[in-house]
Amino acid sequence: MNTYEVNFDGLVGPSHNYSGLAFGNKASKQHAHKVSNPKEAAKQGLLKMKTLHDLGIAQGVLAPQERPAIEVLRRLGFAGSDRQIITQAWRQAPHIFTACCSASSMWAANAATVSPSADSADNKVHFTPANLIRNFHRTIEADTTDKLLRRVFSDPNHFQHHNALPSTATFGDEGAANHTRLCEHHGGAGIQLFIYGKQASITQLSPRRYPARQTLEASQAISRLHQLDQSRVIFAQQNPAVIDAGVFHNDVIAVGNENVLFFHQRAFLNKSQLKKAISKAFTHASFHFIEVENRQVSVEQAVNSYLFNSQLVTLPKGGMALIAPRECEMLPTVRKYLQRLLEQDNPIKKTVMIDVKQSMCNGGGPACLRLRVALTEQELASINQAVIFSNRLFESLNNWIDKHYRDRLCEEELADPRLLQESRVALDELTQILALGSLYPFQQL
Ligand code: SUG
Repeated sequence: MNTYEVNFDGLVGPSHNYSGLAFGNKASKQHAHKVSNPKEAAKQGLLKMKTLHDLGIAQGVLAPQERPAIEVLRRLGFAGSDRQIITQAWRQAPHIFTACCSASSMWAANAATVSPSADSADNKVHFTPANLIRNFHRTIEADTTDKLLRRVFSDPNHFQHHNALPSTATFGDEGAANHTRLCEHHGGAGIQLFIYGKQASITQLSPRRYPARQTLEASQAISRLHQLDQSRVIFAQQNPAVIDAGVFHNDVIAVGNENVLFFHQRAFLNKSQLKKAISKAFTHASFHFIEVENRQVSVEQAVNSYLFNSQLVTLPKGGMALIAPRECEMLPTVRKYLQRLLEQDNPIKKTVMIDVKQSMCNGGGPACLRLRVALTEQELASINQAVIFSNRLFESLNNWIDKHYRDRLCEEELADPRLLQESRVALDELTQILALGSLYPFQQL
């Protein structure tokens, strides 16, 4: 039976903005309070999906969340009509208010950790939504993400959904951005690589400047919940120094696919141990470590270009493509490195440059925007088919964006009650396009 690795991309929501909310994420700080263009952001994301679809790679769509998150503001004591809540929150607690407006659910790599059925003892695909406890604007995503995933992957014969881990620092979990699956081919059993930022129970080896968002304790809990064979699971720590250099998720410094791990020399705390563990697990097949040395591309250049936040995908006719942010082409060192990479003997046969600038300005490259789910043909057939990308869906989402999205949004405009109204009309229509039923709190009123 065929197995597909499907990339589910988060659609950028109508409130996409730059509020400087993510400490340790340099792009977010650098672009704080700039004017955003939600329409362009959503179209760039949609075009990325189409590019992958045109390459013959299975693609799905995840709906954005309702923002401003009125329900959350109510929980925080703002009361009255929706309009009154928005005005009060913006006046009294602008930082809380802007956090409740973030379109951050677009970064689907942080939505959940997913293990395919080939790796789990019960032969089901397992999902654990990320609690994202490090940032208030992100932790409020978890409930709706959980609901959305259960709606899309609804067949209990194939899919097992877990609750997000307890919302406490011990179990800080940022989802698939810190998780990579290595395998001979997507249908076979794989090795799951969990990369954590720190062990919550010890203080040594933690970054000093910026927070480590993923804990070992969280990664271990997920590996148990997903019923993984512990002899095929590897835990490895991120190098604290790179977190302090702006690598807030491991997918900013490493990406893996099948028998390839493409990573920066300084990505991991104990690189040789990790390489040994992977080589040991891959005794029957060849494995390619594509290690980028610091003298080739520095950590700073990696963070600026988001080279490692590329999607590494297997092409239907064989070989792999690196779907890289356009910024890689603009930085001469990185451009040259990529030219050389293609001349070497490894599975990467082509690079495709993608413009996701609107998302990049908040620290989200091509790989951040997608959640990988390996599905057998049967599992794929059992999911909500309306979320599967097609040229027809591209057309209707493109029209939907044109109809509902603004092409300019500054911070004060987040408090415009018309934005909430416009977003609700847009999301209501979207739940029909994607056959999601009543998903959002406003639809339950
Ligand atoms: O959590 N940025 C996101 C970017 C997430 C990128 N995802 C991966 N690397 N997988 C974050 O730091 C910025 C929002 C703002 O500042 O308005 C933000 O949340």
